Amino acid sequence: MVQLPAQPIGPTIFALASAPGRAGVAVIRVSGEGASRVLDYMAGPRPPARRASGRFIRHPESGEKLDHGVVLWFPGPKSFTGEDVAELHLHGGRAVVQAVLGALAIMPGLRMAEPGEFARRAFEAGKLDLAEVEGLADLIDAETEGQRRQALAQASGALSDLYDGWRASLIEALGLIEAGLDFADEGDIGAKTFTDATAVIKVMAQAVTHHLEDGHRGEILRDGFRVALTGPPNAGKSSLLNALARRDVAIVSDEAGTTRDVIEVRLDLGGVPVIVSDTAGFRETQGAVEREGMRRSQAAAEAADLVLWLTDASAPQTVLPPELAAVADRTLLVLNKVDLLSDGAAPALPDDMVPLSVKTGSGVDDLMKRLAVIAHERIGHHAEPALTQVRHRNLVEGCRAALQAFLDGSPDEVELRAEDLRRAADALGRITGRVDVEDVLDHIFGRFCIGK
Ligand SMILES: Nc1nc2c(ncn2[C@@H]2O[C@H](COP(=O)(O)OP(=O)(O)O)[C@@H](O)[C@H]2O)c(=O)[nH]1
Ligand SMILES: [Mg+2]
Repeated sequence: MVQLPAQPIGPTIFALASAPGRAGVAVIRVSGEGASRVLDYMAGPRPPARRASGRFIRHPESGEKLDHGVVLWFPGPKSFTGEDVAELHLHGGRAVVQAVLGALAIMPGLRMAEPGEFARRAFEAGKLDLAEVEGLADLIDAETEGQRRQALAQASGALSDLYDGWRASLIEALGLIEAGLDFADEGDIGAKTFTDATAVIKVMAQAVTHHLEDGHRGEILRDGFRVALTGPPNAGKSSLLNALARRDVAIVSDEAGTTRDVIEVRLDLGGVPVIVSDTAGFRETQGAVEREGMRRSQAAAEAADLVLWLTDASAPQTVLPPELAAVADRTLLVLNKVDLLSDGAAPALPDDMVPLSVKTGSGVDDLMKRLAVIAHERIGHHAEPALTQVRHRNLVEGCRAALQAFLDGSPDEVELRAEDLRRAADALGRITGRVDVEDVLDHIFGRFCIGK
């Protein structure tokens, strides 16, 4: 039996960093002062820094071999969390992982990590700012190419650089104004510095407005481009959803009013996540449940970035019901069941209507392409990083409002104008976490899984 060190050590956390379950390789991460002891007692001799080394992983007390794996040693501060970090790369069997986690738990001063605790330590050590942490969480959640690119850019500091740049200019302008205050007796100098600061703020206010008026492209890419399938009952909405999903997700029936709940499928259209929702058909009805279904359809259409109005070619209804009046400008008309039309019998229809037959499959690919084009147009391809979430949008709005207050306010009340600039800088600082953000931390880090 090995005698484990008795002296207390700083709080050290450990967790499985790879996905739980059977796998080729599993990675356990340890962060904190106790990481070196883990290597010394369980995988000694401690390997050179940042060099993968093969070792037996042993029980710290009995010395029993638990696995043979690869271990890594990242002495702080050059590590993900800024603390001493050890990584144990094991065979990814459940019993192996359990045995090693169990052994770590008996090491003094070690405990299982909470969700997001590694990332939180990285944030607290100044390794990542808050926008980068959020980018990292998005990168882990990314399901399409577009999402991956956007999240990687954010995790690498693209948004932070933008906001920090603005914040630095604000602080500079604030400095100018405050310097002007000191020369209050010499009126000319004060007025000159105020004019200089105003010029800077004007340009920045324009850039901030441009950033906000981006058509929500970053948020749509992060959360998915929403498409609502609407139309009269029996037009084939549920059939089309199944065709798009390439599996049976919705009940198809020739009994009108079958679909009541909103059913969603996620598609990857050229790197853009597209969420298509099937809804209840619009028609006159007495049924309370069906009316509720139609209310949900209307809500889904209003929340959608694009609405498809699907109608049956043998009895086309090309006039939208009043419930959809508000979304008419983002509605695409789709004519289904063209297989039922005999040659030459096509009714006169709007030019931009997309014809298809879910039954024969003709036109379905064209519709997919059309959706991809529309979604890509909305998101576009831009060099500048985009806002990706409401938290950022609200703070950037707050910054803009403060800049506007500065520009609208009286230049004679210099202290108040300085306060406007301070508020604008604070709003930006809260995005990256440079300014106190204690209130949002639990929420942001709680999004991670354990081990990140
Ligand atoms: N002939 C023909 N029938 C279709 C087509 N698409 C759907 N249907 C049929 O139309 C009926 C209603 O379909 P469903 O998807 O439940 O319509 P929903 O009420 O709009 O969801 C079902 O019997 C489907 O098999 C099509 O392209 N051609
Ligand atoms: Mg249906």
